[in-house]
Amino acid sequence: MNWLVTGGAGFIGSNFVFRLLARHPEDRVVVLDALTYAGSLETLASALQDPRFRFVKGDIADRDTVEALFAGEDFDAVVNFAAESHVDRSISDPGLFLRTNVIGTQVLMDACRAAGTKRFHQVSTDEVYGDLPLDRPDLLFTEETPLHASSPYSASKASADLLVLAYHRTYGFPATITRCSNNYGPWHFPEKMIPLMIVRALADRPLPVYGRGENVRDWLYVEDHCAAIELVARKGRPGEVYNVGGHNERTNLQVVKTVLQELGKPESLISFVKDRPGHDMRYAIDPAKISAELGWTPETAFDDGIRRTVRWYLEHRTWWERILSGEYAKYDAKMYGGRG
Ligand code: NAD
Ligand code: TDX
Repeated sequence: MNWLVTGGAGFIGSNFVFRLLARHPEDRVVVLDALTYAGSLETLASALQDPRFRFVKGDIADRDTVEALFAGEDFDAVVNFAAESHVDRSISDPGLFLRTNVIGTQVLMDACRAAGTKRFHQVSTDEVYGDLPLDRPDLLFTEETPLHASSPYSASKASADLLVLAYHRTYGFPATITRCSNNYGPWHFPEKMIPLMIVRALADRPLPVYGRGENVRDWLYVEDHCAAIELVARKGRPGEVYNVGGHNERTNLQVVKTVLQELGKPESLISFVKDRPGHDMRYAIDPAKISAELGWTPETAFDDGIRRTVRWYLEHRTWWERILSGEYAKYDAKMYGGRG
């Protein structure tokens, strides 16, 4: 198969590229990525050595760039990871999120329609469902849960999902969607909670926990998410949404304490700071549909996954130290300067 993976220089996209190249010697992978602050060619260094891999720098919302790429390639499947992905950044700059996450998705789908591409897969998120209350552990997000986005980020992802489903209904466009819970693992940009806490704890800096740390996230190891995406992109039914998650709910405080334990650092590093505006309380996924229909189940238990993740950050200091010393330093100072 000839795959186009957009956003393949970011966290989940790069893990997906490595999976395809390692498991399918007959497949070819093209990455289209704008290399925003969140994407890096350093992440793709091993893939760049592979003759079955091609990297193209470009913006998914730029119609000329996307059309030129499609004119020279014949893709069997397009998997769209490219997005602005950080909730906190969407609160200060929503416009960029609409451009990339909504218009970018439309531009890609138009190119696929014109080329007759057989499969478009949209990588979406459980955040489109809004949040669940803490006192109703029996409630989980199913594919039928109404969309109820809270942040400009999740509203942009929900908008893209609606557009994908509308293209399927209106044009018979062969698209699938996965909505996954929070991922963690290698190559995760250190603005997101788990890697942020790891790299700060290593430097004995305060760990900024929003509010009281009671918010619950449903964590899934990134490789399990990539396995689900590949399965749905190859075998999922067009027009269908599949929720992806591993029944692994933890409060933020529990996760931060686990990270500190793994690193042998004291809990006195924890610093409770001002809450995120509109902060979603709890996410929890019901993955019954993808399990029953496609046989997907997660393989990595949280304790094992977090241990592997912490080890990965210890062994890849150059990767994240370069990020911390670059453009990201300004964001970190602005975001956390007065908060911990
Ligand atoms: P990321 O921020 O690490 O990576 C995003 C990548 O997209 C980067 O390489 C960036 O350079 C690229 N990009 C951004 N704007 C672009 C544009 N206009 N054109 C081309 N490339 C562009 O994000 P991630 O965490 O890997 O998330 C990937 C996808 O998965 C996103 O769509 C996100 O909504 C979704 N998702 C993420 C999680 C999670 O926990 N991280 C969970 C569920 C779903
Ligand atoms: O400094 C922090 N302190 C803190 O307490 C940060 C960055 C986060 N948090 C909290 C907020 C959330 O409750 O930790 C939790 C996780 O935060 P993020 O890592 O920012 O993730 P979240 O907002 O849950 O969104 C993530 O999961 C769904 C991804 O970033 C999205 O791209 C994905 O769609």
